[in-house]
Amino acid sequence: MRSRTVRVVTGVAALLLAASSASAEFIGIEVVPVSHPYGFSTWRVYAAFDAVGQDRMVSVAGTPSDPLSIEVIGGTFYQHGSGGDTPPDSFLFATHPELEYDTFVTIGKLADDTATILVGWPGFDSSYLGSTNTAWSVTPDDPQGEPAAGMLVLLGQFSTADGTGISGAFLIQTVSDGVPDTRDYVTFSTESPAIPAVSTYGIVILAALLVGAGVIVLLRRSRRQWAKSAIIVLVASTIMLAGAAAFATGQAGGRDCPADIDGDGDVDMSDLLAVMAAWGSGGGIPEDVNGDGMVDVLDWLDVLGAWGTCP
Ligand SMILES: [Ca+2]
Ligand SMILES: [Ca+2]
Ligand SMILES: [Ca+2]
Repeated sequence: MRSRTVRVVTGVAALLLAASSASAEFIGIEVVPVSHPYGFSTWRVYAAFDAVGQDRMVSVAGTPSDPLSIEVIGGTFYQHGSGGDTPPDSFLFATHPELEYDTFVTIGKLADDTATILVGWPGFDSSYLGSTNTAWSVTPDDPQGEPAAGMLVLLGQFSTADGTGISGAFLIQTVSDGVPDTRDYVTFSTESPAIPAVSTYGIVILAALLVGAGVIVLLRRSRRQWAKSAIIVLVASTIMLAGAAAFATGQAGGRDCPADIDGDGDVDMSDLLAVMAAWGSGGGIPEDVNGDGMVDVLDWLDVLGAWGTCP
């Protein structure tokens, strides 16, 4: 798994800033305003890629370290009464033309989405969609995940009758440049420049800097305080190291192919459904793929990331 933080600033003019430009991979989020005559505002949020056949969308997720949040700036979501949280049925457009601009999430479809799976789904609040334990996904063999026109994959459509824009942040899991299970945390906004996403490592470094600054201040005050500040530094360092060790252990995984939950030699829909069925359970079962003591979105992403035949 590769992990990067991509910072994307979007504007009303559908400006796209690519975070990186390696040969073929997920390069950023593009937000496109949509014109229609129905008296509310609509934006489509896309993942942008750069090469056919090498790249595809798998999941949009919120995890404890990379939370999902999508919100209306200064207002509420427009939700059509005949729509849902995934794209509408196109046969209703003739009688409900404004339904085409409903608010929903998807992987790759404006209507008639038959493949996007919601897991741990919190539902839309009036002005907010957020969670640290959810995802919407397609399996890595589903055509809906393939970049379409303009090398884009639609991730959602968001409308508002009373707000001025949308902003958000989430984890994106892709096959990028042929590399499965590539994960990027992205932020976007239709208005002011996006606040850069702060990674876990960034928080640790910031904490270390703050502790260091505290030590300097104390040293300047008196020598007696020095011992106390040394203890603070020691305790803080120990906690950080223990956290890092626990994280590394959790990532390691003991079995050859832990995502093959049913042990039939490949990672496929049956393994994915097993995670869904055991959602919220504790550890000690095969569905806790990463062995962190909880069946949650991280296990879901690990199954999607290991899709295919076991090595
Ligand atoms: Ca809706
Ligand atoms: Ca299996
Ligand atoms: Ca787990």
